[in-house]
Amino acid sequence: MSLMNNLSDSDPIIADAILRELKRQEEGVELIPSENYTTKAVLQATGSIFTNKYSEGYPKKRYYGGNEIVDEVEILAIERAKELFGAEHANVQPYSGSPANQAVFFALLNLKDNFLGFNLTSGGHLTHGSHVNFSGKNYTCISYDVDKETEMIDMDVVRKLAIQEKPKMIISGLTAYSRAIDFKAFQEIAEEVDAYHLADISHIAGLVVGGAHQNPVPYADVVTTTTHKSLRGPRGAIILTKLEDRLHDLYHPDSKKNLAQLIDSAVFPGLQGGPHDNVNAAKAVAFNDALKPEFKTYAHQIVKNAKTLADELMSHGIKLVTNGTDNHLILIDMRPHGLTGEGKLIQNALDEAAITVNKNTVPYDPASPFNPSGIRLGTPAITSRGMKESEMGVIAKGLADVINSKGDLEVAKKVKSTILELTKQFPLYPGLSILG
Ligand code: DSN
Repeated sequence: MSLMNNLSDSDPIIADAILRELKRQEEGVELIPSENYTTKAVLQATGSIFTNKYSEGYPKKRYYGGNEIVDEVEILAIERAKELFGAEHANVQPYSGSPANQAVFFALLNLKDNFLGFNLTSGGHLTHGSHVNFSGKNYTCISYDVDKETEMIDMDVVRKLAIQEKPKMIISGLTAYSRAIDFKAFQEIAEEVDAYHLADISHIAGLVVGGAHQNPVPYADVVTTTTHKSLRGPRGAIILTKLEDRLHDLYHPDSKKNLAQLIDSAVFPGLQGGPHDNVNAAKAVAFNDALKPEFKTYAHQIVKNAKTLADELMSHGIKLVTNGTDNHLILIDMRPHGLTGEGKLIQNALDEAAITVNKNTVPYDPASPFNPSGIRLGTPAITSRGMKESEMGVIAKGLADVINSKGDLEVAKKVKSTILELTKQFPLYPGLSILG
């Protein structure tokens, strides 16, 4: 068998799975807020021959030969990331968001040290201190929640908790919170209590660089982000830092490293081996795209679409957590619809309607995370596909019909025909040759 065989010849089963997945992505409306359709250019770089190379170390300080061109690519990715976010330092090697956050813990905290994190059930991430995750198992997490009435973060409560608990690090950031985050206020609290501030902007990075959300980089000590969500790059992550370790004398008096060096050595050799050079090339491509003026339009359109979708849903009587959104994300609370603990049922019914969402806990959900009472939606993918405010009505009606029918599959079938009509008008990857 020739090394150069196409996928369809060498593995027709996987080739067929890719074609069927492409059809699913083309036909459906993708509303999972952490998903997106990346560009053809990003797909090409991710699938490129850079996957063949090993390059432990950092540019100009590698452990293997043959890295002249890899160095050029990684330096370009670093410089573009710095320009895009206005950062003093960028590490582009983290394999994904969880390893990026893990590297920050490894660099700044000792085992069992305490930190403040946003509770998963209020809209934080697993790596912000969940008891089943490394962050909750190896370190002492004190969680903050949203307010029971407003369902929003109350910065006075965060400040009081920080003063009381004296954490070594405070994490800001979200995976299921539909409101703007005041990173400047988090930084002020962190400085008041001598804590590091880690801002995890994985969900909103595209909005941040497009000017549709406050940028934490001027404030936070460390910022992590995945590159594949609203930022629309390949699966991966980066870490942005200040150079200076503001708390050096307090927490690292014996270290000669600045903050950027602490983070770099936590990523490699602390946690990772060779970077994924194909993915880093694709990150550079995505950052280049995000530096273009069109990206700002896209970022603002994501928010306009989310606000319109939220309004349309509420006009059909659907209850939203916080009654709206400031970002790309909407969380439906199905408890008032008699659907407590029925997130899975509605997610499955929406799958039948070719609308992809994920079940999610809502704040103070009495039901379990596996059968929660919420549905999480987001608009990055449909915005990348070219949909605007005028398309949100059809999508909202489809969602509302399925929810109001309590997941009736006959209703879902009818909704599917309107969704297929809609998606036909927004072709995905026209002309892409995915099998070589
Ligand atoms: N899985 C991502 C999300 O859906 O928000 C976070 O890691």
